[in-house]
Amino acid sequence: MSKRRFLVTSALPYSNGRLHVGHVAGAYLPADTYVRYLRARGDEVRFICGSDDNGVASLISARKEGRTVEELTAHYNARQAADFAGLGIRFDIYGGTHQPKFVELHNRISQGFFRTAFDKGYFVKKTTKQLYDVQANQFLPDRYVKGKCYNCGAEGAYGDQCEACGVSIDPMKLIYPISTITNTKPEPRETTHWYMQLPQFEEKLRAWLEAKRQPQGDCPPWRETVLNFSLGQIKQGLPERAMTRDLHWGVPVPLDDPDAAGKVLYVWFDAPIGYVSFTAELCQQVDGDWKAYERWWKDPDCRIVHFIGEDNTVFHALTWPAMLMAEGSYQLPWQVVANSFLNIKFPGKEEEKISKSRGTAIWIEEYLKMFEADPLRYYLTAIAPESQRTTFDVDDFITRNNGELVNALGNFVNRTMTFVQKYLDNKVPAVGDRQQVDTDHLANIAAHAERVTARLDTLRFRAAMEEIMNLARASNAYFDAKKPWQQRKDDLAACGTSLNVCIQTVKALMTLMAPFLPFSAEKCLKMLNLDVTALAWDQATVELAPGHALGEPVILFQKLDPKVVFADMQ
Ligand code: B3M
Ligand code: ZN
Repeated sequence: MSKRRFLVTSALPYSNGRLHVGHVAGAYLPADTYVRYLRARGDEVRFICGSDDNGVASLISARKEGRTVEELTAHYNARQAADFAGLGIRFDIYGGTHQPKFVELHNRISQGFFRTAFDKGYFVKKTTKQLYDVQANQFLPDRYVKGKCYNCGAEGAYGDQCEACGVSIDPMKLIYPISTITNTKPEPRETTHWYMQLPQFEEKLRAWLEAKRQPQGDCPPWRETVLNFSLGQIKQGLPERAMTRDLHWGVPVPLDDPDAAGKVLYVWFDAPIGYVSFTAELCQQVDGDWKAYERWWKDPDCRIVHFIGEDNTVFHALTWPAMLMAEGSYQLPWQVVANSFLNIKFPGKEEEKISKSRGTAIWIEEYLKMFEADPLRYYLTAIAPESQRTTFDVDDFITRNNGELVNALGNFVNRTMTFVQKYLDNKVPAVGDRQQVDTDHLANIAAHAERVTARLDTLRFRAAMEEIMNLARASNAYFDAKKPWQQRKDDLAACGTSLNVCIQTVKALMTLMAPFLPFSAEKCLKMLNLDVTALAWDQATVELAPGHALGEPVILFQKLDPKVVFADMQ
């Protein structure tokens, strides 16, 4: 396998709240799984994330929580970083666009980016009417205003985006706009902003996206959901977009123009540049040279992969690539992987949308106080909303934990390891005289491993995990068919042959599960008395030598008691 280079990003969460299972299933868990897979495969990877601190979302929450926006974003930045760490979502750097350690470099790179695109003539200065809150004495960009969506008719569409239909919103066109600061009806007033000429990029974007329908080299076709939505938007025509705002919180507009005073870049302009500035900070830490970020962002040899929630599609598949085209020295994303949302279903209740205000969420912080990370990683992959909205059903979470993780995967590993410890000296038994049933099972492992690989390469995490569980079930069937408990009494050598195959199976399962269930794979490593190099992907079917001493067996997964879980999760 040749070594490739990847820069993988997960959408930068707004640092104005805690993370719940829906966030994790969307942009974070699949990215972490993918990164772990690539690394096991031998590829060189940088995995980048951090908080999106600028913009109106943080200002609104700070006001609500009665603290400064600096305090608020620092608090949630740290909270989110801890949640990710607890789940084993292991970024190489967790930045923050307005965190003290990052803000200087972030502003410098964002301003440089804006200037380059500006100097090339992609921005037009315009004075237009914008919504103004007379009582609060300020303009109302983005989420400061709400109203009825002019595209789909949904109530409560924000001034930047309608969450119901996904389109980006021109606040002046909202039906019945209302200020979210004072709940009053805003009035239009004149202000000056810089508009990016998105229509100029329509043709280039269309051709680039159309080409993504086909595989290109090792790049799998993009998900239909991403392509159809983005190409649909181009068909309707991309609007020119104001990339500056009347706010004091954000990246100052880098223009020597009195009209730019007191204005900042639009948060959706600086946020994706956060991916770049955090990479630069990482390069500063690792290579002692922040400019080494160019090796990841400007060298076409590196593949850039963005994992996002579906509501961010317009910004990652259209606006951001247009920004990159306008700036001119960057390469375009190799993949934009979008996932849909999760609904939630608590026992005895109707299925509903995850909502902070209605309290219908499972918070990562709360989950981790009670349970281990891997069962959640497993369930969120098993129900991954890769092509449509799916449901986190608390009953189903328990059923699948107990029926699949415990009874299939955990049971096979456990029965193998305890048997060898008890009856076979806790060493890998001799290969012995393998029969058809044994070689068939080993061939079956190789076939499953190939399918897992093919699915991971095409970003089908859910299907890849299913193959691993199929292998676990086939392995239990093999164990049952061989009846080693009987063989032990009749023919100890034959029993050793069976358990040798079982140990090789545990090793393969360990390597395959590692990107999905890293904590459990770690336990398997210890049980097999191996170091991390054994997790190399191409080692999955390389057999352990007879006589290799094994470690202490431990239980991989715990049965969950519905009563306890239900009490804790509501
Ligand atoms: N802050 C995430 C969101 O919409 C948004 C992503 C930015 S990625 C550059 O929740
Ligand atoms: Zn809408």
